[in-house]
Amino acid sequence: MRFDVLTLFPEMIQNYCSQSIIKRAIEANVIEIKTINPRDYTLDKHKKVDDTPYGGGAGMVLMAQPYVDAYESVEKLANSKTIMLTPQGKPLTDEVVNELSNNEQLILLCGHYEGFDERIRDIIKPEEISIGDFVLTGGELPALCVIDSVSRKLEGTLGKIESAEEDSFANGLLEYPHYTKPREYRGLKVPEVLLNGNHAEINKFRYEQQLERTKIRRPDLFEKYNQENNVTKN
Ligand code: 21W
Repeated sequence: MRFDVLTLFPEMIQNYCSQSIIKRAIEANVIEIKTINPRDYTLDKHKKVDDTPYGGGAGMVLMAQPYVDAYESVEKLANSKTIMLTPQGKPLTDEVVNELSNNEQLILLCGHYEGFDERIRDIIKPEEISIGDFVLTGGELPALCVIDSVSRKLEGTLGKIESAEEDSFANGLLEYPHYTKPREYRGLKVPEVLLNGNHAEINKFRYEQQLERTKIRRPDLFEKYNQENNVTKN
């Protein structure tokens, strides 16, 4: 999959993607990440990318021309989707991530501090995605959330051990608690059941822990899980 990211701060994207699992996915040719800076498409000598809003008000607005020209410079592959990261977008969920992972190219449009001139939307007609109901300073972290969450769904990004199907959200429940050595730390013992090698019992313990945690921490997910698995409510 190819990611083309339009951003005024390409280093934010490049830096994150030069580490750990995403770095490995790039080296393995599972993904390719390109950044395009709208500032390189400005036509004036000051390389101006934003201006004050018509009608007045606080903040600056990203100008249409540098963004649209930068967008049109991107080579469009077959099976490509364009996404604008905005607080008004559709919330990013595991389901949305799965759908996005079926594309061959995602073109990601980031703003920073400010809003987009509405004509960028009128011309490009992107889908809009948000990562939640809180306010950030820009679309770069949300774009990285899309890159990261989509990349780990692709064949060849994760090893067998870190397989994506086993994750929390893949089955709709939160994770069970994990323990590693030592068997006792500051008086806190690893649950006995994990030490006896009885895998039927271990699986039962872990599943019960998942149910309990989800019920307490995320009643919304618990409700959905019970509905989808036809469990009668108690
Ligand atoms: C924050 C952009 C506030 C716009 C006129 C001029 C992308 C985000 C973002 C940001 C405003 C996402 C304005 C969750 C987020 C993002 C930056 C409001 C200000 N109006 N998901 N300037 N939260 N945030 N407009 O913040 O770009 S996805």
